[in-house]
Amino acid sequence: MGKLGFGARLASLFGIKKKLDESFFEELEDTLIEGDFGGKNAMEISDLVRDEKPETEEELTSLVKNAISRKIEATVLEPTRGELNVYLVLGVNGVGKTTSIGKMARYYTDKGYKVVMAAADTFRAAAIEQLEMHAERTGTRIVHQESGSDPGAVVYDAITSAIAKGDELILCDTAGRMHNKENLMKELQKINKIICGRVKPENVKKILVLDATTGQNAVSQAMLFNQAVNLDAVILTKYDSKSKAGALTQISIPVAFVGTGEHYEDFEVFDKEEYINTLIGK
Ligand SMILES: Nc1nc2c(ncn2[C@@H]2O[C@H](COP(=O)(O)OP(=O)(O)O)[C@@H](O)[C@H]2O)c(=O)[nH]1
Ligand SMILES: [Mg+2]
Repeated sequence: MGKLGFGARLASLFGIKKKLDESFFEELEDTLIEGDFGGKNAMEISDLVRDEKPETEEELTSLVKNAISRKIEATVLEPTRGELNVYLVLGVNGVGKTTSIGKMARYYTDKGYKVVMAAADTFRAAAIEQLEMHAERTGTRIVHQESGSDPGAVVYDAITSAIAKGDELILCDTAGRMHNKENLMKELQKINKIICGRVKPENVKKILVLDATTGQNAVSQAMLFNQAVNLDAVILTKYDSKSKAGALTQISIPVAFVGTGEHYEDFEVFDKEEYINTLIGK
């Protein structure tokens, strides 16, 4: 994409080429593809511009904005009060699952929910310690076992304990890595089954964490995890850095939160309008 971000490039595209000729559409498609909107979306948006024939930069921008808007959905994750809810947090290694659990613990505790964390990433010892640190800092109870133990057993324990203590929300950390992808997906399906056997299905949310800087990779991650467990929502992390967040338009899973930094307060309910404005650079 060179030095210009997507929005700036879109704007300059219209400034340079006032005529909507073939080279304009070629560059528009390139700009969209490099912004991680994907080939299909790029073609669709380009065709729309071709049909609508915008006459100013503003018209072009608003056409593209509306097209993007139709491809992204926002959702609000609100646990049912007085009942047990489980948020199963999924995603590949390093995307920000554990950090997002710390942030959600703070967010939902502030809203008055009784929250508990479940350390079901038992693959690495450090993962449990990291979650314990977030539990301590946010004043959240945590259920864990030794590293290497069965993540399903940790989740089972967490549910039993949450029921006993009257907790309303279990934030469940999971491993992003296993010996292979198939093992990981089987493991997650098993955990999901354990949860759904004991908690009202409508109170169980499977949340995928995606790193906004990974671009096209995020699309394949969403497909993989969605096939395994039927995702309910996405958390988009690292949106603070020069992200290539156009990939969201290729993922048909609603977005709940964005992470904008490493601190607990760097966490916001997803605002579609604001997201698109940032993307377009307006
Ligand atoms: N800048 C930024 N960094 C983040 C964000 N979320 C997580 N991180 C960082 O990303 C790294 C990996 O996060 P972690 O929660 O351990 O990922 P996990 O492997 O998915 O559990 C850590 O250094 C976090 O501080 C975010 O929204 N913005
Ligand atoms: Mg982790």
